[in-house]
Order: sequence, then structure tokens, then C-alpha cells
Amino acid sequence: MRAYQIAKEKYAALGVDTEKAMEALKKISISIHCWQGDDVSGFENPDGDLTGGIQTTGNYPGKARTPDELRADIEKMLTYIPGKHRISIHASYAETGSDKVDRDKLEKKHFQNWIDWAKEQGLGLDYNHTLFSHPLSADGFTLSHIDENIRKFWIDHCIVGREIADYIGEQLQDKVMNNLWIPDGFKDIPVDRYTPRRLLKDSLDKIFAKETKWNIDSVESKVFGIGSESCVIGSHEFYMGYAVKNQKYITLDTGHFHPTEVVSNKITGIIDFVPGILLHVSRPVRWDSDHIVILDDELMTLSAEIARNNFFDKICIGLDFFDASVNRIAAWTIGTRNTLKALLIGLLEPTEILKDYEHKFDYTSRLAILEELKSMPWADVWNEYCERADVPVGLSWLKDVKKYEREILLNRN
Ligand code: RNT
Ligand code: ZN
Repeated sequence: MRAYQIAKEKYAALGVDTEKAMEALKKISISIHCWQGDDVSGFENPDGDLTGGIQTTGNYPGKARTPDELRADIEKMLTYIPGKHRISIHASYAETGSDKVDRDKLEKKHFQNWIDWAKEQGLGLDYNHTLFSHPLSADGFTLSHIDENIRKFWIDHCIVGREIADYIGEQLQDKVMNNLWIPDGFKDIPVDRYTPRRLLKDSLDKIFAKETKWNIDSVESKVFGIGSESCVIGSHEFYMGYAVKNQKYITLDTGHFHPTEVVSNKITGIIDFVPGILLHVSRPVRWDSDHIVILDDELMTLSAEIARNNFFDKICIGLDFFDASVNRIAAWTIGTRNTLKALLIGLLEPTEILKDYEHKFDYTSRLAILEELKSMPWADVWNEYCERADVPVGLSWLKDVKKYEREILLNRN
């Protein structure tokens, strides 16, 4: 392709090898969240309301109503995504058939369909405990609940969850990211912030007591949620401390910090103190709104930070957004392709040259090159990458999504 040849030469003139960048991109697996496909409903009670300060808005037609529909939609979405990736599921996506199984009694077999499907599709799977949208989380507390019985229920949920995730890993012969996020917190100013934090620590210790082979456990902090505006028990400081002390991964969700804080600036501050980081790439619009990821400055800075330091084996790039106001397959496609584009842009940076200028205090050259990079033809490299991966180049996927919408999605209502 001519455009690519020109781009290749232009990048070479800046000291960048486009072939190497594409090779590096090919090795990156994104952990794509299954929950964009059904507005985080899951299959326990698909019409149940979301709780825990997370919310979907919009009623675009065609949401997946069954596991088979969700998997079919994921398969469709993956035809638009270059590379080999993973699917992240939640405990609430268990398939219990006609049995009503509560979350503390989930079993491996309830995830067998996901496993068989992942095997068949050549996908990795990741797992999330589900501690929201349940009667026993209605007080706004789960693992830090003052009531021992309620705590026990959620501890058991996480213990069986770790066994399930371990089984998934064994079946797929592949590590499983096992993420834990809880909604616990106070709407109004509490008097006792310490008791729930001590209880949370105690619950976590019980959950993680047993070693597993395939799990990579990770804990996810948050600054506030709807209903936990004044105090979140699992705050960033809390989980930083817990993860460092117990050598767990830490999940950094880009929507979980104060609006002027950025995750891109946190990675190098944390990475040497934990075994790794799980990212939840999202887009907060004024709050943790989980908008579809766009190719904005922070996404590019975040990706550049990973690429610059070659952190690919210590950082798992997961997605966490859910928008019900547009076609859900398009939402997935746009967000995932943007994440990959941002990574490619990061990989197309002459980092060593830039670092060299920076270390010599030549900030003039650093700024000039960084600005020049913004108008470099990265899109021609991206198009070439998509073409070689045999996935749609440019916008050609959109027509196909619309066709799928007409033929499949619109018949679901
Ligand atoms: C909530 C957390 C959490 C969820 C998903 C569904 O604020 O970000 O990761 O979004 O587990
Ligand atoms: Zn998240």
C-alpha cells in the first residue's frame, strides 16, 4: 500500500521502525469487558437495576438478552478488532439454567459454556466478582458490612469466585485476571471510617487465604460513587497499601479518581511496588460515567507511558465502559479500536531520542518532536495493520454493524 510506504519512510526519518511497532502491537491482548453488550445486566435477573453507583443510560434497541446472544455479539465485534484478545466476564454472567443459584453458591459448571466458547474461539478469559446489584448489597456495604453474616456471604462469593477463575485458567491453560471491586461507602459524612476499613481488610485476608495457580488477583479502588459520595471504604490509599503489603495487582480505573488526576501519571509511581497493574480504561465525563473510550489526550498519554517503559508484561489493559445509547457492538468496536490506536501511536514514538533530549535538559527539542509527532501519518500504519490482520480498514466495519443491527439486533425487541 503506497500510503503505508510513505508513512514508513517518514517515521524512519524520525528514528521509528513502523514494522517493529506493528509487531509489538500484535503481541498486546486487550481484556475486553463482556458487559458493554448487555448494559451490565448479567443473566441472574437481566431486567434488574444496576446498583453500587454504576449506571447505564440509554435504551438503544438490540441488547443481548441471553448468553448465546451476548457471545454472538462479541464474536461479531471481534471481527472488527485486529489481534488476539481476552474477554472479561463477571460472576453475574453465570449460566445456572433453570436453577436459582445465589452468588455464594456459584460453581465451576456455571461457567463451562463460557470456557468451551473461549476455547473454540481461541480467547483468554478474565473474571470479576460481582458485589453489586443484589439484595445483600442494598445497604451500600458488602465486604465491610457491619453484619458478620452479610460479610460472610460476600466472602464466600469471592472464595468460590477464585475457585471458578482458577478452574477457567486450568481449562484454558492461561492466567486469569481476577478483579475485585466493591461499592461500599457512605453517602453522608461518617463518624467511623475505620471499622469498615478494618473489616474490609479482614475480609480480603480471608478471601485470599488460599493460594491458587491460575488467578492473578487484583483490587480496584474508587474515589466516590453515587450513594458513596462522602467516603468510599476501598479508597485508593487503602488498596495501594493492601496491594503492596500482600503483593496483589492493583486495578486503576481511569474514571475512579478526582477529575484532574490522571492514571498515566500513576503507573510509574506504583509499578515497582506491586506485581502488576490491571487497567480499566474508561472515559469519565465529569464523573465516573463510563463513556465509550475515545482517542483523547489521556488515552494517548496512558498508552505512551506503557509503551515508553515497555510495561506490557506488567500491565493488563482492560476496558470498562458501558453506553446503552448507541449500538453496543459499535460501542465496543470504537472503544477497543481506539485503545489499540492509542497503543500504536505510543509505539510509534522515538522514545529513546526524546529521553536523551530530556536527560540533557533540551526541552526545546523534546517539545518540537512531540508536537511534530501529532501530525505524523500514524493512521496509515494503523490501516496497514488492520489490512494485514484481515479486519476492516477505516470505517468499513460500520456498514456491517448496521447490517447486523437490521438483521439480528432489531429482531430482539
Ligand atoms: C465500578 C467499577 C467496576 C465496574 C465493573 C462492571 O465503578 O469500575 O469495575 O464498572 O466491574
Ligand atoms: Zn472499573
